[in-house]
Amino acid sequence: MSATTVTTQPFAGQRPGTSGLRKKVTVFQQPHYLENFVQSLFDILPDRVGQTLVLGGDGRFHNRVAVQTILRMAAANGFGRVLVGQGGLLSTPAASAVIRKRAAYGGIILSASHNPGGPDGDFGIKYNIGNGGPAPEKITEAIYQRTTEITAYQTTADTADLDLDTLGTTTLDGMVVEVIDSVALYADLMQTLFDFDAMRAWFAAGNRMRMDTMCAAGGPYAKAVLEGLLGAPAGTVVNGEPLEDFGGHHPDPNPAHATELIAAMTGAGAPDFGAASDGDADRNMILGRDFVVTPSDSLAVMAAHATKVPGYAAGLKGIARSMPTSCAADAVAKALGIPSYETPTGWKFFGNLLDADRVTLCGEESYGTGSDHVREKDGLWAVLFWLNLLAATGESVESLVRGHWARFGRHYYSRHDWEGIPTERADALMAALRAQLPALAGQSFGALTLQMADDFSYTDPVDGSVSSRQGVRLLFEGGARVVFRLSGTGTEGATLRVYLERYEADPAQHDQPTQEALADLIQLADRVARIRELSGQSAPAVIT
Ligand code: G16
Repeated sequence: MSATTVTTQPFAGQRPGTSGLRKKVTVFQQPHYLENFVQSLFDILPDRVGQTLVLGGDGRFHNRVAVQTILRMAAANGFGRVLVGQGGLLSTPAASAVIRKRAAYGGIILSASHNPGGPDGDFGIKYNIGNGGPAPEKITEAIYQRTTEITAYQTTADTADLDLDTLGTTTLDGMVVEVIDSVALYADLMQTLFDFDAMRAWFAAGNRMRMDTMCAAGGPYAKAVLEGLLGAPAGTVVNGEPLEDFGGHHPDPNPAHATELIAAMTGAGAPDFGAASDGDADRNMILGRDFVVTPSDSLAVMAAHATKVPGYAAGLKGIARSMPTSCAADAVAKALGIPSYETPTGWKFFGNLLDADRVTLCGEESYGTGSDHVREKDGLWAVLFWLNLLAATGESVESLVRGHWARFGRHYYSRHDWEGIPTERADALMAALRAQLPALAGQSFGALTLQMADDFSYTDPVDGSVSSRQGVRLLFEGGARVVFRLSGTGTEGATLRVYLERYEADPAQHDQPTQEALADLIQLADRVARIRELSGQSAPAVIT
């Protein structure tokens, strides 16, 4: 062993956000910046010696450098083995699957998810615990506290890079480094959940699909499963080569950033099924021909039809959604007679419910859907779920969703993102909103009567932990809602997210353009929160 101690000083601002620590690449490139965070993590894991860690990332710029740094630090900190994805690549759901299958102690995932990459883009790091899921707040907070007092970190004296591209096992200062196939274990897991024969037959019958993996981590997984195991024609997966800068794209599958896919899914010659995944392949977007499915509806449709998919044929235990996600899934849970849970934004809040077997499916409005097969949201899994439904029912994406609305009613839904607001202005806007809450309840705004106004607080039903100030909610009679919160994943200024929802039971009213159906709520949100005035912006940058 030739560990060496390097003295360092704390960096301000290393508190993880909604999903790990995300900063500009240039911030992470500062000497000791990554090392401080990693050592702080290791310091709060006192029983780490001899343990197995999983390591990989979404392949963005700085991924390989960071993997080498972390390998040396893991060796110097006494880990017994690190399982690293080939080339340093592991999608977030695949990392979760590997942690679980190989019974690892935990894992480090290098990703800034849907944020842009490249030398001027973003980088990120997060820690997942032994259940395969994101570390809960008590751990991320402990890491942060440690970053504020750190004085030294451990690394190896030898700074030579390891070969990450050849599968197999080597040692580094007594620690075993196992370079694993990034895709194989995940692809095996998918085959235990879905009807691969039915999906193969769907492609063989001439149905066509376009899967856009946005030059990010999802490419190799989608190619192996769709074009490999399922026999989809070559070219079904587009933008399938992971690139360090995602080809200059913003790998965020939503109507603002997946414009190429939406254009390809428009018109008579379009494929039958369209989908996209994000930077680290945990998000998904679902489309039919001339038809875009909202993530909230996607979760609800999946839940309603789950028993048609082999892995869920026994039925669902419960459904969880993040608070700003529409209530469409609650209606399904009610019809199925199973519990539904409303958690704060952040996949980490689903972990306890999944571990306690209280829920089977989870979803978020931010294009995240997943199940108890891993402890992360899973982009390709969601796409295969839909594909399995198309194959099992013979229906189209649009007819499945319209049938759902006819049965359960339609939850019109949209999110407006006001990006790049100076942090002080955004904080002042939220403070002003919170200050108004006591006076708002019971007020009427045109046809809308406010039933309740609060700042969402969540008590975890499993461990009793409380997470407060999770978003301001305006709840109206009839089920309409407006929710305001600040994003916890951005790296520049603040992003105000305004979530808008209105329930419509009458099928004759299910064809309105979404922004028109929500127009009175959009106006009300601006009036109550004085968004234009206090943000200094004239319009939202992204509308989903
Ligand atoms: C992360 C979290 C999600 C959350 C999303 C947006 O996703 O895992 O639970 O919904 O961020 O969070 P915010 O509204 O705070 O920006 P990802 O895909 O970025 O890891």
